[in-house]
Amino acid sequence: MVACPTETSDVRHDWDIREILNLYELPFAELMYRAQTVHRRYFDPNRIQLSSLFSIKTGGCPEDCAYCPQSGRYPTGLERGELLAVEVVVNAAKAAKANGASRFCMGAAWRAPKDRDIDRLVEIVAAVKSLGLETCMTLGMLTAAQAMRLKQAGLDYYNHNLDTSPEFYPQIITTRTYQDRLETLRHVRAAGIHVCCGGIVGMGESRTDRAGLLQQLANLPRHPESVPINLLVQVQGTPLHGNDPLDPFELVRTVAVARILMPASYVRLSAGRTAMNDELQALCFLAGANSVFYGERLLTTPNPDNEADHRLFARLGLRLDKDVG
Ligand code: SAM
Ligand code: DTB
Ligand code: SF4
Repeated sequence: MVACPTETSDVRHDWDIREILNLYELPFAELMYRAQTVHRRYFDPNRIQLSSLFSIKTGGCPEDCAYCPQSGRYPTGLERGELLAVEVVVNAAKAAKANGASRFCMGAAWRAPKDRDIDRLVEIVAAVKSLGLETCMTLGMLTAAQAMRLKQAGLDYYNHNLDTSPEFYPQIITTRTYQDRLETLRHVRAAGIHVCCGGIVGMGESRTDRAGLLQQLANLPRHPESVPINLLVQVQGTPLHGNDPLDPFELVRTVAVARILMPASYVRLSAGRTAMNDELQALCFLAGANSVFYGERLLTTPNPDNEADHRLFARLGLRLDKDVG
């Protein structure tokens, strides 16, 4: 794959699985040094970007994603909701902005939006954007035409994760294929929307699967602008509840390898931060994570409270990406 003319030689799209595993197998200090070196070439390491999440349509999803509390197939006790009214979403966006978020990410528990939902989604995007926030949506699979309509409404980012390696994927989701996901990513790119795409660690996958996920992301024709690395939030009632927890250093290594493979992308330390102490989060920032989901809720599960996050950022001397100077 030929790199874009504006990209430097750090930005590659031809990663071999062995090269990626070799990075994972480096001594910890060596891996961190390499990740930090790359991070500093592309970003100010003392800045962090904050995205807030909001569920605009909760629960009752027909898909069988084994990690997900919103699948209607598992007894998680979550009540099913309808797509929220524009004004309810706008009020949540205003609150997120007042708390310091720069991007508002709206999630829906759908396999895919219906065409009849798109009119309201278009209204929501336009209204949130007019508040001066970056807009992001994650709605499941999109057709090319749906992606174009959302772009025209002003959608800046679309989140659609590959979740894991192609090999491990069938153990996690059977109701849509890896190819379906790649096709949605193509539609999003073709519409000119920025791509937010990453995955989940701690689902019982092997290191080779983690490397395989990063290989898929890094070898896309263009790297996703944002790469969320989620640590599985274990929710009672889901098939993955009760899995052995991941070695925390393996999470840090995954962040570091993502940083090296996709040097110009934002790497987001995503779900799972309530299970991490400040020291582990700091290691992830040292490894090249430069974004988090911010706000007291992810979609349906808790996230650290705003005060705790601001205390952590202050202790680490991290400043917000949107504040100039
Ligand atoms: N329904 C849409 C879809 O799946 O594309 C959008 C929302 S879905 C909740 C977005 C992403 O959240 C999933 O792809 C998955 O990576 C992540 N996610 C869901 N439940 C999670 C959990 N329990 N722990 C970590 N990440 C999770
Ligand atoms: C992503 O990669 N992680 C976010 C967002 N994209 C949509 C979702 C995490 C969800 C965690 C479980 C929940 O709160 O329902
Ligand atoms: Fe549905 Fe998305 Fe959850 Fe899968 S991850 S069950 S598609 S809400």
